[in-house]
Amino acid sequence: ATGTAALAFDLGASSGRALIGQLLVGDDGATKLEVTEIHRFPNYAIEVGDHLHWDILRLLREMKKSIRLAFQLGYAPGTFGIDTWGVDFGLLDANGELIGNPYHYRDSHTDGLIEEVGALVGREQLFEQGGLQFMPFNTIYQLYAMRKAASPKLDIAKTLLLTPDLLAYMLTGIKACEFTIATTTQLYHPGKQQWNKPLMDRLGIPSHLFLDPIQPGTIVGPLSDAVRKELNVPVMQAVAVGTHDTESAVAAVPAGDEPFAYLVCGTWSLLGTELDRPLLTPETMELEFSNEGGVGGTYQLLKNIMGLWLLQECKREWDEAGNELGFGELVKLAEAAEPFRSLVQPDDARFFAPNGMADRVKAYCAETGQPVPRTEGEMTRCIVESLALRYRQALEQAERLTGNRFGGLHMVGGGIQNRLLCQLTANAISRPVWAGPVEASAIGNMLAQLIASGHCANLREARKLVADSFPIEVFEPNGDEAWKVAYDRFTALEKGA
Ligand code: LFR
Repeated sequence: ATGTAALAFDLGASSGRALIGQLLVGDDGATKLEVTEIHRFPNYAIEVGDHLHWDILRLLREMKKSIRLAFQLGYAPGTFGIDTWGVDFGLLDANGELIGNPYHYRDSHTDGLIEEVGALVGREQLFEQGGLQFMPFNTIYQLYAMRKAASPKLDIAKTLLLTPDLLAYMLTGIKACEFTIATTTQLYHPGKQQWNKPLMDRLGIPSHLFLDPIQPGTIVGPLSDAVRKELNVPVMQAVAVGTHDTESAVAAVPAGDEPFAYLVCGTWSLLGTELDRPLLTPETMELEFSNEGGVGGTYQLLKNIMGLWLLQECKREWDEAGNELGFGELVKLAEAAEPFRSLVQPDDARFFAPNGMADRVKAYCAETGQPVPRTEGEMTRCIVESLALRYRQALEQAERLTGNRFGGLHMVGGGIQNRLLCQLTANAISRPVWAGPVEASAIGNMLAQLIASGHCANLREARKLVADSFPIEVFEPNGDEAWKVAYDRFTALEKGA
């Protein structure tokens, strides 16, 4: 062992994880990255009054517990990094204290604001200046909702920190703004490479809240003395990694120098391809793709697809009703269910909010003249097949936008543990799926730490390390004809508002 260890916090919408990465030299002399999960904790939205919030202090507590645990287990990480979902933030007052609980991106206070802000600023201008797909949760709409509600929080706020930056601040006392997460706000101008102050002024969003972004791979600074004493641990440096989980995951796609397509599979599915600059064309806007800042100076042209959220929500309802089936069991039931019985457009806006998901899927099927899923197996089959077809559509759109042709699709993230999803995706796209690694976000997070500490030269070398360290499972396509028929049915379904 070289003794190099890095601690990665990877926080998703349904769980948080702490993982240790260690660089080890194998018998063959090759350096490998070995990853060990040391702590996992649930994450969920909490309803308070009319709003949906994150339990940010509990997340901090679990992270502190993880740091203590890392040392108790005998690891000696010199650095740590935090990646989380995008767009959400906390506001700090003049004394550096957090003002209120951060909102959850599924809070309904942004309902209707895509249209309202679009009418005010112009959709084309917004896209050209923000580069993002119009998603109701983008930070721009959240801040505009607070402005409309005359939120006093906005008036007393001095600094805005996006979730990973906020958690890093709580551990170090250092305020920073990392680039990849900054580009999820729609308030960052990717063409000009700076915050879009004129747009903020126009919408009544205070522009003094925003710090200048720093690139992933930058050292932020040490754990605060207070935290170090509380946990009784040695000095550890916080590194600004690709703090947006999607970008960390993309950094861990084991691709080479050729253009490639990927699908990051978690609560959301992000399908896209890597570019060296944003593609801010009207066609990109029409096809609803985002340009998100990535690790290593890249831009990621990707589409947000509603993803396994639909299934997670159904499962949560079934669990709460006392019918507890694991994802493994659900997949088995789905495998036994009739193929292509009913299909949904997973990105229909009605599937965005929590609660009552199974009923909404049923209503969609009934409204579109399809049989209604009756069992857990039929419901799971319907969701997984629909996602696979949606992936084909997005993959072909990415090809249209870039002029590239992709020989297959890299799939990474927790969702690939659903092997049916991988196989059906290969079938739908009629190309191989290369699945792995599962813990892509955490691994990408570690890679940026290794770059910061000088153990990895750049993104290219980091990806080589991933390819050398983690097995990739190949899913070959089969059943072409039926999938083509199903695809025509799928594309005929009208996409909701
Ligand atoms: C995935 C993700 C997506 C982002 C969504 C909401 O975890 O980060 O990239 O659009 O969550 O923040």
